[in-house]
Amino acid sequence: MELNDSTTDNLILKLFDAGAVKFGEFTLKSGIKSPVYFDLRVMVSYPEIMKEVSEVLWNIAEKMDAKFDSICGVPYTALPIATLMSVEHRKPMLIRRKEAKDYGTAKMIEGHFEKGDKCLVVEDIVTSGSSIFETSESLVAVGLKVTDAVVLLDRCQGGSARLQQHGINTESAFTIRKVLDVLVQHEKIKLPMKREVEEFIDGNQFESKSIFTPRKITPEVLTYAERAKLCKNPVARKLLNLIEEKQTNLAFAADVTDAEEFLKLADVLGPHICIFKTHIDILKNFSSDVVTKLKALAVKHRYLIFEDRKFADIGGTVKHQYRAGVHKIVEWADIVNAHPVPGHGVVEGLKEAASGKQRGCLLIAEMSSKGNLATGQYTAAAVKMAEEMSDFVIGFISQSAVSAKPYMIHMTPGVKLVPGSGTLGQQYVTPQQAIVEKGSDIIIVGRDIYEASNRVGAAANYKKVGYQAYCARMFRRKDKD
Ligand code: S5P
Repeated sequence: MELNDSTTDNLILKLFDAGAVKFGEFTLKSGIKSPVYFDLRVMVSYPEIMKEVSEVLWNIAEKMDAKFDSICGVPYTALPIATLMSVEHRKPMLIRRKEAKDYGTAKMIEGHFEKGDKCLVVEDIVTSGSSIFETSESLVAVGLKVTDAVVLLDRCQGGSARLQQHGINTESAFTIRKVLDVLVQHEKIKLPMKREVEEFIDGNQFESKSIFTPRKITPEVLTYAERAKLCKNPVARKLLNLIEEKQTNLAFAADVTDAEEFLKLADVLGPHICIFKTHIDILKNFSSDVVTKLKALAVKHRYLIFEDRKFADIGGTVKHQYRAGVHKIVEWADIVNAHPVPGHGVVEGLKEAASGKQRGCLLIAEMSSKGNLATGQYTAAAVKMAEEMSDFVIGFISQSAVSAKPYMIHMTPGVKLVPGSGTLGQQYVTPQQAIVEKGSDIIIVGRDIYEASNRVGAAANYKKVGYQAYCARMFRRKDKD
């Protein structure tokens, strides 16, 4: 939706003269080298330009016939623009925090609104669409509706189309192609430069089918230790801290049936793991002595014990299953897990049984096995349930980062160095796929370690590869320039 030509041309020239458009060789945040760079932040030094931009964007919103109750600028560049639009047209504004200091309690959205209100998102540039999407996600998370966004400049790299797929109609004042035309016409740049930028745009398109994951909002850029500070549950805190201290995000799945072998593994693998995951009911020679020894080894090597019991009954039953019977799981396992299928009661029952102890629970939001039913709405419902009970639920068994809350820990089973299928429907991804691509936090590895000829060597390698994947994720830049 371009404005009339002389207004647009003038504005482009003013922005160019203000140094908001630069040509040369620039490394974008994504690491990609670009022949052009827009720095619209300089606008704050030119009140007339700011005023004009805010008017232009307001007019676009009117032309779009976008009905909205409030305006929210994507932090930071668009904040003053949204402010001017708000003040000039008496439309309330909302502020989305960029960094919430304490995600447990802090509000991500400041300002008054009613659930169901529509909010217009304002942004300076759309490249991949991820910034507008992130802001929209935060607004939607508190009950607002976002269907429209206005931006000054569209870099023509596919961002608007991606946003459209997520139900956000994005209109811009002008495109990068228009900027090039105007600058050539006014002899600010030469034709070869225009061609170079056009080639860059054509060669750097964001795939329209790619899915934004909400996870990009925060945990990806927070360390395990930083996230530990945001946890209400002491087990989650302890786990995130020890991962960082021991530099391992490896959970070992101790799926062996002999107690002696089980304890030997708990000792020799200890230095390499953050979690020793058990299926205590598969031990053919279980005795309470086994768990006493296991607890001592967990203290010696500083890891947590996770009994992978997958509770899935009504609250009253799981309470007994957790604390009674032969295994008395609540006495020794720091972490247990549950299927959300029975509803909140399953978590409430477990929580009651754990009362007075430092314990945490994971919900099974996704599974690794072929044809499993934990997908789509079921996964979304698991996330909602977990977030509502986050004093006791510390995270998920999942194949990806299903929650954007940084205090939620994601553990992924079905991990091998070589991806593919295992026996009886098990499916495998690599540590890199789990941690970097899917945004998970902990890899769970079983047979690739206990079936290895050198089990300690295999665990040490998974420790290294898993932690390197986390480091790679930390240093990966977001794709907005
Ligand atoms: O979806 C799941 C959930 C779990 S907890 N898929 C899984 O494989 N698991 C568990 O992870 C499974 O019970 C086993 O203990 C471990 C995977 O073992 P591996 O030998 O295939 O690495």
